[in-house]
Amino acid sequence: MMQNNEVLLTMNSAEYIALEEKYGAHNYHPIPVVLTKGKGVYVWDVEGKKYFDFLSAYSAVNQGHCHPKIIEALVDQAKQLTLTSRAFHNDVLGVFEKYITKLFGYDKLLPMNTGAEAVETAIKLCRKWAYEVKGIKANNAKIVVCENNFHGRTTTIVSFSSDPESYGNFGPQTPGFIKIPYNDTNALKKALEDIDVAGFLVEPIQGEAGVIVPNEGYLKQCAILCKEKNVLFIADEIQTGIARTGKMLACDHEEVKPDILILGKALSGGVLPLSLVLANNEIMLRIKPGQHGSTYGGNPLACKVGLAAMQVVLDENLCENAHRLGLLFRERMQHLISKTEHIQLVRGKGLLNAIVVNDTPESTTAFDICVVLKENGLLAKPTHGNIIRFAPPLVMNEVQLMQCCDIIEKTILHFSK
Ligand code: IF1
Repeated sequence: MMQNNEVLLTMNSAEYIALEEKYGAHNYHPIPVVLTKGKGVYVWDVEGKKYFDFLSAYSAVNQGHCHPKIIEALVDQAKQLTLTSRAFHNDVLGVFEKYITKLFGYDKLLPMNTGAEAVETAIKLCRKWAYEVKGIKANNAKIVVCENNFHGRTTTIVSFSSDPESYGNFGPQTPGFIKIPYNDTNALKKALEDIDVAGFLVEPIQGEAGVIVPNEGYLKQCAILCKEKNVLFIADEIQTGIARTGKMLACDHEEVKPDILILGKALSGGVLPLSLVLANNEIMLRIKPGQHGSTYGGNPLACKVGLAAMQVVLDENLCENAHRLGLLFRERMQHLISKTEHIQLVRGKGLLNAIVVNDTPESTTAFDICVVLKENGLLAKPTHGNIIRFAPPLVMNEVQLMQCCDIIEKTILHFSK
């Protein structure tokens, strides 16, 4: 038996990075920092340097790192019962289901683990409904999606990606999806003329595409068009949900209630994988025993963590905080834009924001800036060569945000290619 002696020794960042390089698949290109500890809005590297986290694990850590109430729930439940599988009932799942369905106003939920699994679940629900309720001919159902979407990494989901990095050489592609431009209600209207369309799957703000905020009224108009054609409006709020944009859901900004709502990431405050799909009975009850599921889906540990994580969002008024700090952040960035040639624009909602650097999407400028930001004590990640996403934990306070804006300002003003 091999011993994990290495984990007992302390290594430096370069050595940890070398281990990943040698023994791990090369499916990421991380900022060269090795983290060992997190608390609230801060993370620390193995050399003891402290950083502001401006990614929040892609918006999974909205409640801040290692939130004491969430960790307490985790530890308590971990000592009690972690997994039963759905072959048996457990005494947390039903409590969690009641709490979440009441909170979001749906009849039922279906729990999964990762975001991609929840998107797959929504696709299956939509198709089942299409054949059994809407009456679409067998195997003909289509789902409309948007260009430059990001919904996950499964073979079906990458089939309808427009990013060659996502789908390239992973074919054959799963049929049954129609791609239309984002933020284009006319394109949706036209696509909905096809009587085989069963659903419209959309991100209320496109994250990976570079925090693309659609025109005001877009979501509302899409929901109306879908309703007219008896097509399910399916919102992927995995990244935009749970207070990130200044409301519990990004759809709440336009008072839109999706027919199918997909949540993940911050649902567990970054503690373990927990995702789910919400819908009313007419849709949810189409799936019968044996037709869908997951070994870990609905496990009591994740449900207990989810309950605590959502309670923190409510107790600490994270929606209001994200809204207020978001306004301040964009104001500061707007001011920065007036002082530098490097930044074209800032956009976003709540604390989901991005700046566009004055360079081509093929450049490495955004990555290079992120490396300097790291040196200056702030961790952010580019999305495309010229866009930097800024999404700190929502438990940040105003003083901390101003410190962060100072770091960003200093970095950009001193940055030279
Ligand atoms: C990676 C982006 C963020 C998502 C939406 C579903 C999923 C995601 C709207 C799948 C996941 C993550 C995954 C992460 C990169 C990241 C991301 F840059 F790609 F766009 F957050 F901004 N729907 N997004 O954003 O959820 O299965 O990963 O739990 O490394 O692939 P998952």
